[in-house]
Amino acid sequence: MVRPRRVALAMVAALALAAMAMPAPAPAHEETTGDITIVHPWSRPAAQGQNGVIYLEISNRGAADDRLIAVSTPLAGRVELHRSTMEDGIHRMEKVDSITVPAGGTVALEPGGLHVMLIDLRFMLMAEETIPVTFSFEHAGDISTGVSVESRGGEGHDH
Ligand SMILES: [Cu+2]
Repeated sequence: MVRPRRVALAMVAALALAAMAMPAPAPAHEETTGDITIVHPWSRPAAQGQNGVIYLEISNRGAADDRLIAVSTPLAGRVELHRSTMEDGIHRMEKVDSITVPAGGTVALEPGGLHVMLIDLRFMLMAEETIPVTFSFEHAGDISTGVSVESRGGEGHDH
């Protein structure tokens, strides 16, 4: 015979254990201006003088395409938009002038693909910090938000 109360308690205990075993992820956040929403921009820890990276998702609920044309932060000497590719087993990276966000669509900047490159960091980026960044769109204009620095496993950023 099933005893629902005991099952429920066991589930609560299992969930509590699972929560303790996992590092707490940074809370996802969004920032919207006009038709453009930036979803959970994040970066990785990096040393002063080195390059850093920003990943995020951008969605466009408008009826026209928009383009990410520039990114700026006081923390980097220069910021570029990049695309990583794999050709013949070799990681390559190229600079792109802009990143199109299609009407009604979403574009993901993620490890192994499109990313924002922070060149010549003026400060060290430490896990759990939030850094100020402005994303400039052709139509929506500027969106300023905090980018969370996170230590994540998985593919690193190769240059
Ligand atoms: Cu890059």
